[in-house]
This record gives sequence, structure tokens and C-alpha cells, in this order.
Amino acid sequence: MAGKTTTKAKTTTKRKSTTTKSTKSKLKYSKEQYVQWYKSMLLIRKFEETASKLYIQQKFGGFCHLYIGQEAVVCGTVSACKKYDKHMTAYRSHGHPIAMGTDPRKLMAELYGRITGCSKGKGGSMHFFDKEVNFMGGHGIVGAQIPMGAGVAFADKYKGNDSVTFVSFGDGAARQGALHETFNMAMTWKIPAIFIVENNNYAMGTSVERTSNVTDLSKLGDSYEMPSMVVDGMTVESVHEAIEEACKKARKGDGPVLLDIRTYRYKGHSMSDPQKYRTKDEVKKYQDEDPIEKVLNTIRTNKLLTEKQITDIQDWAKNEVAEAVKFAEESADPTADELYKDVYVQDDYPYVNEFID
Ligand SMILES: Cc1ncc(C[n+]2csc(CCOP(=O)(O)OP(=O)(O)O)c2C)c(N)n1
Ligand SMILES: [Mg+2]
Repeated sequence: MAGKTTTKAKTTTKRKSTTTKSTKSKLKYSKEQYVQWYKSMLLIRKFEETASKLYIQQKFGGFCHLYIGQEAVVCGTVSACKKYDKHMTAYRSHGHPIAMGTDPRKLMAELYGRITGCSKGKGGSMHFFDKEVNFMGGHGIVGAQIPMGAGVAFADKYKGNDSVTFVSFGDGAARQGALHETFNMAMTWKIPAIFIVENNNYAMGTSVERTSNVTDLSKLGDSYEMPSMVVDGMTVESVHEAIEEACKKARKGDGPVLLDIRTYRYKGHSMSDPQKYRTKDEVKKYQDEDPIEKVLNTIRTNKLLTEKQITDIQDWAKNEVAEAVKFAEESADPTADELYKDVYVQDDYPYVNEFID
């Protein structure tokens, strides 16, 4: 029975938000861990606040989907996984590589379409990619990364590695039919994939409630008896804890886990979104439980850092972003011959030759 295999994490939360409280408690994680969470979430936030301004100034074009508000999801995932694990996500892809350690200069240069960008200036905001840190992209087709991610995870199982692949997608993407085919095969073959719904309650302007009779997305794997958890995505510790638990199962060969991580994006779907589908009060409720402020609150309440040390971290983040902008501005555009590189016509492009004759 599906119900029997479904794990409901202790981290379960209702969508209703609550204001951050200053609580002095016994810390569950080390000082280093809290500082690392603060630094990585803050760097993502600062990078995107600047990217948003630069976009408005028309310094770069194309699409630009901001992750602001959702930072705890990727930072809690990365802190709980191994360096050799792989991650894939959708077009809202700035946060993942930053959390995974990609140099922000390569990412800002990618936004600017420069040759020094992580995808040589050919991908832009939606197609960040960094093989060095095992970030397998940035994907623009809604839900495309679900079967692809399962394929990546299958490759690791086939090769006998103990890597896990984290496949992140939105609540809108969760309605794609490919999810069901993928879940079926993933459970049949017990592949080491962790499926993460970054459930921010909206697909563009369409709320979860308007897309299906089934509004509890953690149930989507029930027909395949896929274990699942509902996780508070506004609290980085909760995400970390859930990912640790899911990884244990996946690494010991028990197969995939579905995490319905409840989060929120503070900004519009992309840069041009009048946001008529939600109220300002709703946005404020989530901003009041901001994951970065929560971690900073824990750091302050427990005196993990001095005020000077906190300011130093904030200056570091601003400086990293300023350096990234300088690098992007000073970098060259790709030359015309780049058009013919990294494309299917290339002789040694993987898999193509076997089909030509
Ligand atoms: C196959 C496909 N259909 C439609 C679109 C247009 N589109 C881009 S983003 C989006 C909404 C997806 O929402 P969700 O999966 O919840 O992700 P979020 O934007 O909230 O991160 C849609 C419909 C697309 N890119 N690909
Ligand atoms: Mg969504």
C-alpha cells in the first residue's frame, strides 16, 4: 500500500506562515554549519538583487527568473549531500551553482552572454551549467529535467557509484505526464534519485489548487509506492534534515524519494510579471519568515558571531557580486566561430556518430 511507504517528515509544515521568533535553544548544528548557510544564502540573494537591477538597466537580455525566497531549499540540500552528487533544476537556476561553489564571476558573465560565462555565453540565465561542481543545468522546458535526471541517476547505479542525483522542479512541472513515467521506472529500478518539488505554490500565475484535484504534491508518487516527505522550505535546517534522511535510503539502494518542499518566491515569475494572482499580504507573510533572517537570528541569539563578523560577511557577499559584475563587464563576447562549437554537427559530439550513415 502506498500509504504505508510514505514517510511524513517531522519537518512537515502548513503553508500558513508565522513570524520569526527569537528563540535561544540548544543548537542542532555546528557554528560552522550556520555560518556556511548564512554565507551561501546571502551570496545567492545579493547576486540576484544585483542581477535584477542590471536586467532593468538592460545590461543583459533574455529571460531572468529569480530564486529570491527559495534559497533555503538549495542550501539545505547542498549542505546535506556529497560533493560528488549531482544536481539538476529548471530555468530558475541561479541559486544552485552558487550554493554548489561555482565562481559567481562565471555566472554573471553568463548572464551577460560573455565567452567567460559558465556556458560560454550561449545559455544565459536559464541554462547555467557547471560540470566541475556536478551541476547538470538549468533546463528551460518545464519538467524536462525529471526524466533526464532519472537517467543521470541510473547511470550512476549502472556504474556502481554511490552518487545521488537531486532533480529539482516546480509545482507546475510536477503536472507533466513525464513525471509519472519517470517515477514508475525510478521505483522499478530503485534508482538513486531524489525528486525535489520546489513547491512555491505557483506556476507562473496559476496556483497549485487550480491545476489538479490532487493538491498535496507529496502524494504524486503514491501509485508507484515512492516514499515522500513534506518539508518546510523556509527553514534551512528542515531541508537539510529531510535530505539527509532521503539520501540514506537512496544510497543504500532503496531507490528514490519524493520531497514536497514548501517554499515561496518573493518576486514575480520572471522580470515581467504584474503579479495579479496574489496579494501583497501573502508575499509579506512569507517574507516575515525569511530563511536568511532566520539563520542570522539563530547566529545572533546564540552569539555565534560578533556584529563585526556579521558585517564582514555581508561586505564579503557584496564584494563577490561587485567583482562578478566587473568581470562580466570586462569580458569579451563570443566570436562568430563559437556558433559552430558544442553543437550536434561537431564530429565528436556524444552519441551522434552512431546514428549517421
Ligand atoms: C513544456 C513547457 N511548457 C510551458 C512552458 C512555459 N513556462 C515556463 S515556466 C512555466 C511555469 C512553471 O512553474 P513551476 O514548475 O511551478 O516552476 P516555478 O516557475 O514556480 O519555479 C511555464 C508554464 C515551458 N517553458 N515549457
Ligand atoms: Mg512553482
